[in-house]
Amino acid sequence: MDPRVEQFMAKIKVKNPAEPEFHQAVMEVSESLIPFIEENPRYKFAKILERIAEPERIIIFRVPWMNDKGEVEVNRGFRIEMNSAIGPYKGGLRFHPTVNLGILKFLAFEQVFKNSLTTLPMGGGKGGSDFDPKGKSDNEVMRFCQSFMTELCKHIGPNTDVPAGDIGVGGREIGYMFGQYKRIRNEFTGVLTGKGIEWGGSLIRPEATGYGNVYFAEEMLKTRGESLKGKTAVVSGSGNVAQFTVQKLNQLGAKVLTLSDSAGFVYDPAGIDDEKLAYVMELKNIRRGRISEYAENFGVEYFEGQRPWNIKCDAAFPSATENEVQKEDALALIKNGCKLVSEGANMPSSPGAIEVYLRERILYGPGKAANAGGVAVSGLEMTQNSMRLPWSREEVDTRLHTIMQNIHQTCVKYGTENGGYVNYIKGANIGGFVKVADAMMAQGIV
Ligand code: NDP
Ligand code: 2IT
Repeated sequence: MDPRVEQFMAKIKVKNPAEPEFHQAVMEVSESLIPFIEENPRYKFAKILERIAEPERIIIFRVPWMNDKGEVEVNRGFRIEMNSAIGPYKGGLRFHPTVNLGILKFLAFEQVFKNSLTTLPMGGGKGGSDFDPKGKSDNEVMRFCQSFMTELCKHIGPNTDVPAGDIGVGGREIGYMFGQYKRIRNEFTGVLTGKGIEWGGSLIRPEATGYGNVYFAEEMLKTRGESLKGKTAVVSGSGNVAQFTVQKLNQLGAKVLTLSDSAGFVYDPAGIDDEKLAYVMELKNIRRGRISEYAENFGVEYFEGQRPWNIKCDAAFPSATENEVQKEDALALIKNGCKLVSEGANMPSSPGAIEVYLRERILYGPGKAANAGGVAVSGLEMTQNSMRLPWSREEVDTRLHTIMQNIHQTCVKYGTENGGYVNYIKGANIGGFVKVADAMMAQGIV
């Protein structure tokens, strides 16, 4: 390892103990940035990298609520306000039992670079709770969301910090939180994105992360004179991002072979077509059931406790969670002929997996570039809220498509190596960094 990276990371680890995901995210970025900063010493003198890795503010709070049995439950709420150099803090809320400070700090850190890549004026933030929505009634979810927002509403606002969804937070949760914010603050305002279409939401926001990821993959393939048409794809997860990844892949003529959840994956060699996808959407978004039911319903194989990376494919779209692709999974993908990995999830590939992709020179779109379409359309939702004027589906989709093409261009600009291979991870890290760093320099030592 570069000794300068090693030195920097030693300090990060001392200052942020027991936060392995945060260390992983900072390390991956500093491997690209430290050599770049050496060539641009003004950033070094201003300690931009040290400042960017230190959250501007962290809010941690108690979230008490009552379950349907009349028992009191206590969860922990967080909001990491990471960086506001180029706009209000912006980023999702995650409700999942694994949520802790380190995971949210990694997500907030990634968000700073991602939001900068979109070209829209958004800083970086992330939040959430260790609340587990699985198995909870709508009323329990509502009471939890109301309690969570009763504290969070003191710290956010349309020009301060604008949360949205992430794992475990979709339209239902955003609705309950928006209602509580409005009630306490007596303001109808664009304080959350991912809102319902009748009350300030943007068309295409639900689709945006998945669609954006597929647009990004198509751009990567174009650099090799190829397209998604006729290609086979494996997708992990079966939530918001996975569902709309499948929809766009189908529209572009690819065949999707798998979907998963935390219990296992289904393999459908005939392809998950639009009709089967409609079943998945009803299963996951309304009945809130398990993906194993897909296998029973359509008579295909279900692999309990496994991830789909051993299935032969041309392209892989990890869309569930962090570190879901390990080195041996990456090796299996490559062995089976996979030529593209485009990340719908945040940091789904372990450092060992990334090493394999880069060594094998495959097309590798890292999450902060490939999944930026979600937050980009959140930014467009903020614009529409400010104008008090909604755009059509076509208008938003066209803007999303253009933003993904521009992000791809930025990665090519900063990531093309001698010999022509595009290292998208380097491109995304440097491309996302420059605007934030220049804004921080201009604003003084704050
Ligand atoms: P959802 O809650 O809608 O879906 C999450 C999916 O991933 C579910 O199928 C879930 O299975 C699975 N999953 C979650 N945690 C784990 C785990 N620890 N192990 C295995 N499977 C898991 O979330 P999203 O689709 O919104 O988010 C998916 C990923 O995309 C996350 O990494 C998120 O940060 C990222 N992302 C989301 C954006 C958005 O706009 N929503 C934007 C950019 C990135 P189960 O139901 O069994 O838990
Ligand atoms: O990781 C992400 O980019 C998101 N969960 C979406 C954030 C947002 O503000 O729309």
